[in-house]
Amino acid sequence: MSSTWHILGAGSLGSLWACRLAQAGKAVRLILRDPARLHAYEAAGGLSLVHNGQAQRHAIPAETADAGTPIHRLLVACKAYDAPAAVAQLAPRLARNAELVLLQNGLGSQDEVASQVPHARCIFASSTEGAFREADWQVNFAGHGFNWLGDPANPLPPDWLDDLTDAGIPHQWTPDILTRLWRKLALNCAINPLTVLHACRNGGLAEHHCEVATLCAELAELLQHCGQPEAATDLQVEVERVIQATAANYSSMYQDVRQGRRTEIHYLLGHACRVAARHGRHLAHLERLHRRLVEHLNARGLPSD
Ligand code: NAD
Ligand code: KPL
Repeated sequence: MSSTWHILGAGSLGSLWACRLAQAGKAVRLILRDPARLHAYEAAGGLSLVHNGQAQRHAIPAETADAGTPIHRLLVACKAYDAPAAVAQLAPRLARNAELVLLQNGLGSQDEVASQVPHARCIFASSTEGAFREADWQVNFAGHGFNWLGDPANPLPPDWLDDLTDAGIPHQWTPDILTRLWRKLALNCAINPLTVLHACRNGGLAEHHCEVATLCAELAELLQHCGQPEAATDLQVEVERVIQATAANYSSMYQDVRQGRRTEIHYLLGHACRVAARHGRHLAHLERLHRRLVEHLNARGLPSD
């Protein structure tokens, strides 16, 4: 089986993974959106990874989705709302027993992707690494964070985890990946929408302690009812800790809204509200938060799905 890492989406996280794998001598190919993007990438001469103020360029080969070669291993690094359609385009190229690694934050998109490619193995990831783009084809990496990987349908690890070790990508295989993803989703639901609505840094939420506590109680109730009691443990304590530890930062959702970019609300707060409804739970504060956020996004001309 080919050991090439195909990387779908050369944005922040996709570029970060691509550069580290290439630096470790692994075979990597980028899959770009269209011929115009491919042309622009080739003109730039590769991807640059900036770490500790030092930039290093990697001339990683790239192609578009309609290149003919089969794909055995695919890292899906698009936003949650783009991932299902992007993967559907590649479905005809997926080899039998192909493996996909899904880097999307939140929940819901993983199942949407898996339904596009029923014969492939879908490995879910939860990443706390932070990367951002200052310019096209250039990614900045702060150098900390972690990646949890797991497959809810199969506890056996894949045989390529050594590639990640060689590339210095911090990771651990876990059979409880859904618990990790739910826990992160709950943290994101308790913090990110409020930073948008109160227009504040994460630390500003210290002034909205009661609102945060009420949301944490409802999120914990939801986690208990949807079979994720472990993800509910001491949720509020952790939310308060994250608020303090990241007090000076703007949340990712705040930054998206500020820059007029579409948010992943549908796979975060939207997912929490949909699952609550499915379980017949009426979670008044979460639902109200969702409505307020949707109104806020719509008022700015941003999609709310
Ligand atoms: P991004 O917007 O920087 O990158 C996504 C890339 O996918 C873009 O370059 C876009 O053009 C590309 N893309 C979309 N559709 C495509 C298609 N059909 N074909 C080819 N390319 C396509 O996003 P990101 O910040 O890297 O985030 C990716 C996912 O990782 C998100 O779910 C995000 O929440 C999660 N995440 C990001 C970070 C981070 O620090 N950036 C950290 C943790 C988790
Ligand atoms: O993950 C985050 C984000 O900004 O998306 C934090 C703020 C740390 C938790 O919600």
